[in-house]
Amino acid sequence: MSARLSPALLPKLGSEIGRPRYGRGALAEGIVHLGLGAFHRAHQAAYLEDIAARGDWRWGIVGVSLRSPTVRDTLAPQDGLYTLVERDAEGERVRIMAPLRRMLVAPEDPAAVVAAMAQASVRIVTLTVTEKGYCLARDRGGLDTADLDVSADMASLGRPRTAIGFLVAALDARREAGLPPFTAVSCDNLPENGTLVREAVLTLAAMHDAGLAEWIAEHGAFPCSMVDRIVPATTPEAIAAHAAKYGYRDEALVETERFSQWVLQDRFAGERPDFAAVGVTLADEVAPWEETKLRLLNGAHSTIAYLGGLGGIAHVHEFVASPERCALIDRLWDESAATLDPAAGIDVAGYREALLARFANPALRHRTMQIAMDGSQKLPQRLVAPWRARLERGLASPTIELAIAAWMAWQRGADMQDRPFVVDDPLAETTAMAWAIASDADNAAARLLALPEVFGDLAQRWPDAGERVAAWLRQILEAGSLDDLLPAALGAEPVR
Ligand code: CS2
Repeated sequence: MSARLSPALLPKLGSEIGRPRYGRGALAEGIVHLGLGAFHRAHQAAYLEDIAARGDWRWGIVGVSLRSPTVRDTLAPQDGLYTLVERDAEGERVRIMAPLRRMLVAPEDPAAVVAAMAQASVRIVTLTVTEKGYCLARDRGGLDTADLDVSADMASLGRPRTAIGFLVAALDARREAGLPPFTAVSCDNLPENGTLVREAVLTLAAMHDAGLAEWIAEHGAFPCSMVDRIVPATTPEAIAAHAAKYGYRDEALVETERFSQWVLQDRFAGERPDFAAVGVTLADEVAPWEETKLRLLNGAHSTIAYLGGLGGIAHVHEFVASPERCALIDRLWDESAATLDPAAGIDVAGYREALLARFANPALRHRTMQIAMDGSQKLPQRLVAPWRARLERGLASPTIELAIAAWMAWQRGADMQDRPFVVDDPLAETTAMAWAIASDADNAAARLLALPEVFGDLAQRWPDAGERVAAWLRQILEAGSLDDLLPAALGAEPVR
């Protein structure tokens, strides 16, 4: 049994392992981060580690878990230290990360979280709370006031429950204390993520205090950001393999690819680190980057997750190991890419090529099941938006429609071999009900397409679209394997 990672172990680690190049005690608490999952630790935290290594020690992180104590409980015995492994077919880089100064679990002590966010030293609050963590009513816009946690935060912010509730309570505390607001940066895969957070914060603030809402509107900042790094959930096998290879055990290990990208709108309420110096792209407009990433990378990811998952393919790199399946993804990209603004000047062909190589990275072992999670929250910006854009222009979208049908088939909770699985999605009960009462596949497709949270009014506006999706759904349900389906999927008239 090898020793567990801890500050005392640092000097004993092998020389191939990078370690912090600054005195950890010197790091001030400059950022509070909500959502302490693997993505944050592989992405923003890595940029801030580099900032500290450059000698700017103002940006230590207070990491907050909004729900479960698990991450805190694994990091605390390691004093917040964890290993980041960046790996692709060519090699790997292993380093110990130390930007986390403190870890908090919101439900245990919400006041401590608000107090941390209200410190004068904190200038930025970042968020990775996943799409559903913003509690937005995606079909109607704004906060989902039917959500129980949102209702609780609407009634009182004494013990906030939602990310938006914490932002408002802490901004209120800062205003009371005569401090400037922090800049809130959403780092989740939502289009115009900063705008969405700003609107939600202003709505909740106005319910409590119109003056607070005005103050936030005037002085606050909510830049949009596009974040990109593939970070699979860490498995017990990966922790064991790391211990065997490097001679120490890290329960908070994070493994990722070498690629990392962060495009950030340069709109801050106060001081910020020199992000550009560590590879962040500061831009006036992030929307074209967001749209390209959501529709190409994430759109393909969701397609691979549902089609692959239904076909018994466990990992993304296994899906793209077949030229036919890659050809299918290429068709999807032809359809989605045509909806992107060419004036944005992004090299879409190069981007697509790089994506395929990233998907093929055998070291990642990114599970289709992980990506399939929360599809009802992901589909709108990944697949429905380009589909709608094409429908509006009268363009056919056979591959996007196949992907939508695959999401529908997924909601049955059984794959092409009829092996059952659990549908992990906030809308799972509703979609299961749709299948339970549907008379047949066509009827199920119609019921699912009528869900406004996912599809808006698409079914009413384009009734034919429903028939085409239903036809794919029937084919998926009849197919015994993905290979059965591919000829039809690739045989559809190619579109540009
Ligand atoms: C994935 C993303 O799980 C998912 O839905 O599509 O987490 C994806 O890996 C990241 O957005 C990559 O930047």
